[in-house]
Amino acid sequence: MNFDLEKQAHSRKNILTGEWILVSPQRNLRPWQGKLEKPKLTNPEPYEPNCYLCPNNSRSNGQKNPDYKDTFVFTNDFPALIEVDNNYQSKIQNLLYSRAVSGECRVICFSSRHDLSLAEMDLLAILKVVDLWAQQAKELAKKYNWVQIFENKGEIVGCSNSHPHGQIWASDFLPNEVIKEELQQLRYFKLHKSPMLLDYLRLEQIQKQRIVSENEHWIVVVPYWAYWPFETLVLPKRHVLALPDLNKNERASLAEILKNLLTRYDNLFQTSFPYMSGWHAAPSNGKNNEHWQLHAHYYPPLLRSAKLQKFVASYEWLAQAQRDITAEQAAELLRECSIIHYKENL
Ligand code: H2U
Ligand code: ZN
Repeated sequence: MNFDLEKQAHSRKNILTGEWILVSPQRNLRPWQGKLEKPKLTNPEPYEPNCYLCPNNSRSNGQKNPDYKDTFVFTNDFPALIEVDNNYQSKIQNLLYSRAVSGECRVICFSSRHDLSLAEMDLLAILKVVDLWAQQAKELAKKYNWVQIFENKGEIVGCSNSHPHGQIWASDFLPNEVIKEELQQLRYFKLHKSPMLLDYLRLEQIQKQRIVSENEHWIVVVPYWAYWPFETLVLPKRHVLALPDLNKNERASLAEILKNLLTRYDNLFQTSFPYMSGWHAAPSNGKNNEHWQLHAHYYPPLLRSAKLQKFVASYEWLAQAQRDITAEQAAELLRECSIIHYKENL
């Protein structure tokens, strides 16, 4: 019997990780319960004397930031990874495995303005962030197998400072999530002689139900296997391995699609939308990585309002990831959001 994906419990496979997710739309047959809290009217200043990321301010180690105008990158003063040259010394004692790791951590300020987020920055300013991501990826790829560019936005995902910023952690090892994507994409490429995410993109263009936004060079979808309620995947329409490979037009249109997506996010619950996000590109391990396709993941924790967040529940840690609203429903809600930022009408 054919089951109805909009009404019945089912599982979907994340083709990037190979893992299954339980989808329970029957828990959600009640109409959309989204609730708009009154937008929080905080009025942050463009310059904050106590912020360690604002221009000319001192960081905790006493170093002074330059009088930067657009973006600024510096080595994280509390790095999680440190550069060492004893690569891959491993130690196995019975069941206890460990190995030495080497890496570098950097912080990227997206803007000198303390009061803006990427969604509120203009396209030229966002383009400067895109260019910096590409430049940093290129530089660190010469030295490390993996360059993880990411952003934690909002207090509920542990971001310590509202000054718009992201981070880069580069490492000599491929992290777990990357190994899963590597294996899945490689397996598909060997079988079909085509990059998996490009074939997936074509499918989304035909089905259309999960597209949030698209422009000449980019597409944003709520992936079929999304876990977070409003998770999205940002994909270039052409086969691209890494950020430095993007041409000028593709970078400008990336800035445009990011502003579009992040404005929709902010408008959904009229709040500065929190998320975890980052880029996945082909590893810089010197291998033939034609099976890879560059993409960005956005993982926002909010569920139904600016205050209601999804918690990772016991069943999920013990058994399997689970969601209620379907990816198609989430995509529709994001599609309905305006691309004019709500703060412009306050
Ligand atoms: P998050 O808020 O996204 O965690 O990033 C802040 C980073 O900035 C964090 O990794 C670093 C922290 O280590 N940092 C500095 O490098 N110097 C400072 O003076 C404060 C924070
Ligand atoms: Zn600041």
